[in-house]
Amino acid sequence: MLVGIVGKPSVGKSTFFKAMTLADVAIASYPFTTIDPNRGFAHVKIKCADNELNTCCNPKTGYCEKGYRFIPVELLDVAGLVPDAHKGKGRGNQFLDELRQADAFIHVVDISGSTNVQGETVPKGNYDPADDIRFLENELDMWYYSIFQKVWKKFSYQTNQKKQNVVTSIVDQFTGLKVTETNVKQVLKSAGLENKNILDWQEKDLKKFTQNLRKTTKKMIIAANKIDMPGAYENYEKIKKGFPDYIIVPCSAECELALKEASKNGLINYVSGEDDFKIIKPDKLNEKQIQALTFIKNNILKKYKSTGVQDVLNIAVFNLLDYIAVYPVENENKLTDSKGNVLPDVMLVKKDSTPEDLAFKIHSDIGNKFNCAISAKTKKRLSKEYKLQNKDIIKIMTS
Ligand SMILES: Nc1nc2c(ncn2[C@@H]2O[C@H](COP(=O)(O)OP(=O)(O)O)[C@@H](O)[C@H]2O)c(=O)[nH]1
Ligand SMILES: [Mg+2]
Repeated sequence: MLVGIVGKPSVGKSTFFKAMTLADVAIASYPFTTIDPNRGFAHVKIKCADNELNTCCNPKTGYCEKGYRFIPVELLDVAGLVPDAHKGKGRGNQFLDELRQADAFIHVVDISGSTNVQGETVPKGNYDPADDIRFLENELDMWYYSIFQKVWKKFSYQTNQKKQNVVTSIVDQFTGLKVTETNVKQVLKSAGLENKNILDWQEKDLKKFTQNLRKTTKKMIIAANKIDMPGAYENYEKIKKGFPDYIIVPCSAECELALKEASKNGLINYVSGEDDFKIIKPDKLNEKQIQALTFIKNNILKKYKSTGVQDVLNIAVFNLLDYIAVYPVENENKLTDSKGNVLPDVMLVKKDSTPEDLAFKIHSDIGNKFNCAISAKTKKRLSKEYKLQNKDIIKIMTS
C-alpha cells in the first residue's frame, strides 16, 4: 500500500513525512525545498493481538511497543503542487506523475492560514485554507480529465466495426493509476453514463466521470496541519463545517517530529499517537527544549488528545481505504511461523477479504495452492466465503 502526501508548498508535507518515517529529509519554509520525491515507511498502529492472548509477539516487519503493533505502510512525499500543476506549472505534471501509484492521498493543509497559494509565508490568517482544498481538488480533477481526453479522442477515430470495449480502453488509459475495471464500471453507473454512447458524452459528462473516477481511486483525507499556531483552531472549525464530506484531522507535524526526535534521543518516553509522554532525562534538556515540550503537552496533547499525525495515517488506512489487519501464522496453536516467532506478521487487507484473498496477498504460490483456512482464535475451519475480521489470526492450509 502506498499513501501519497499532497498539498501546496510549505504546508508541512516533508515535516509530516519525517515525523512518520524519521527519514532525513529537507524541511524549510520556502517553496520547493523538496524536488525529488521522498519515499519511506511509516506505520499504522493497532492494539496488538498479543496482549489479549497473553503472549508476546516477535514482529518480522514493523514493531510492537507498549502493547501497540506498528504495521509498515509506504509513504510518498512529493514536491508541492501549485495552481495549474496539471498543465505543468511548477513541474506539476512530473509531481502528479509520481503520485500515480498512490492508493490514497493525505492532503496537508496549513490550517493557520499563514502560507499563500504559492507556499510563501503571509501574516497569519491572511489566507483562507478552504481555497487550498478547492484548488487541489481542481488540479487532481483536471489531471484525470486530461488523461481521459486522450482515450476519448481515440474513440472518435474508431469506426463502428473496430470499436473497442469502452471499459477496457479506459482502464488501459489509466494504467499505473490503480484504476480497475470494477472502478470504471461503478463510476459509469454512479455518473448515470452506463448506457450513453461514449461519443455522445457532453463536456459535463466527461467532467463528472473523471471527477468521480478520481474520487473513487484516489481517496483523500485532510490533515489540518500547524494546529499549534494561533487562529488555527478557528479555521479548522470553519473548514469542518464547509467540507462535511471530508475527514479532516487537526494535527501538528512539527510537534510530532519534536516528540519523535526527543524519544529517539532517549530524552523522553513517547509512543506515536499517544496523549502524553514522560521525560526520562530532565538534566539533559535545555530551557528551550523544556519550554517546547511543555507547550506540546499543554496546548496540543491535552487539547487534542494527540498530535494528530498518527491518527491521520490510521484513519486513511482503516477508515478511508477500509483495510483491516490480519495475522497469518503457520502454527495455529503456538501462533508462530515455522521458526517459532510469535505473531511475526500482520497484513493489511481490504475489508471483506476472504482467507483465499489473504493467501494470494502472502504469495501467489500460496494463493494457487489454497485449500482452506483455520482461525487460530477459535481453532475452527473457516468457510470459503468467510469474511476476515480485524485482528483475525489465520492459518492457511495448502494442498
Ligand atoms: N508551526 C508549525 N510549523 C510547521 C508544522 N509543520 C511544518 N511546519 C513548518 O512549515 C515549514 C514548511 O515545512 P515543510 O515540511 O518543508 O513543508 P512542505 O513544503 O509542505 O514539505 C517549515 O518551516 C516547517 O518547520 C506544524 O505542524 N506547525
Ligand atoms: Mg517538502
